[in-house]
Amino acid sequence: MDYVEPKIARDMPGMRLALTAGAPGPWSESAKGIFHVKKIDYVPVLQVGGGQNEDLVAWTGTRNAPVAVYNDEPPKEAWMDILMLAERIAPEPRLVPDDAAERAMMFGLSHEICGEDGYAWNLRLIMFHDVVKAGGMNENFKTMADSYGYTEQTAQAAPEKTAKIVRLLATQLHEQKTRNSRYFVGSQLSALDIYWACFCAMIRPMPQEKCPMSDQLRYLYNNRDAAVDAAIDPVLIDHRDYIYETYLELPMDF
Ligand SMILES: N[C@@H](CCC(=O)N[C@@H](CS)C(=O)NCC(=O)O)C(=O)O
Repeated sequence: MDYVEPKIARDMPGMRLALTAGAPGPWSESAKGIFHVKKIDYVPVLQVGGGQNEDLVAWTGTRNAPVAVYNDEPPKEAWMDILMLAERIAPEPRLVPDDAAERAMMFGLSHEICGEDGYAWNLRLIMFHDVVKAGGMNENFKTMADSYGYTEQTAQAAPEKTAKIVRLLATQLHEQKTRNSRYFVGSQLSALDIYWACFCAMIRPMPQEKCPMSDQLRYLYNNRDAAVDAAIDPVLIDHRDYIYETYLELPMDF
């Protein structure tokens, strides 16, 4: 991926998308996936994981990624705002269901995956805890641990919270199978399928040829917690593969 520096990108027109470089950050990957499915062209902008990212902050007010900036509109950094922006500028294919009950289910489950104190938030606490135990806390990790609510207590509660959400997602996919649907809600692709495909990397990254990453990063992403492991159902991994192979870009490029 050829990243443009924020200082340069801020004066460009169109869609600019700040992304964490060098890691399959799931919020960043899912924003890329949504833009890919909707064929929204964008300029990828460099965000350094855990870095101060002064120029990005000066431009967008946000230090982390993703941040989407469309022309001279206010920057969007929350996963739901990025999705709604994409839905507005490229309505087809729609990734937010038209049916109200499906839409409520889609946003509810997406929040469990992407939202504060959800699946990925808690997996990240487990990861920080492992880094602390291994004596690997450096400045960038500390910036992130401080940004995302890490304490000994939150880390201890994290595996059970994560496992409950993983089980909920697997149950939903099994129920959809009984309705002959390949998707999390209704009978069509929604943003939720993309979120899951991308966020699944935090327990089971795609194999190296599809998701090239360093051994250290792969170790950190691959789940090592027994309670979470026990909740992982093959239906979740199959769904990840189906969505990547049918709709997203492989090999991943970050
Ligand atoms: N703003 C996003 C979440 C963004 C987020 O958590 N980004 C993390 C992904 S791991 C990040 O940028 N980490 C690297 C950093 O903090 O520098 C949302 O809640 O929708």
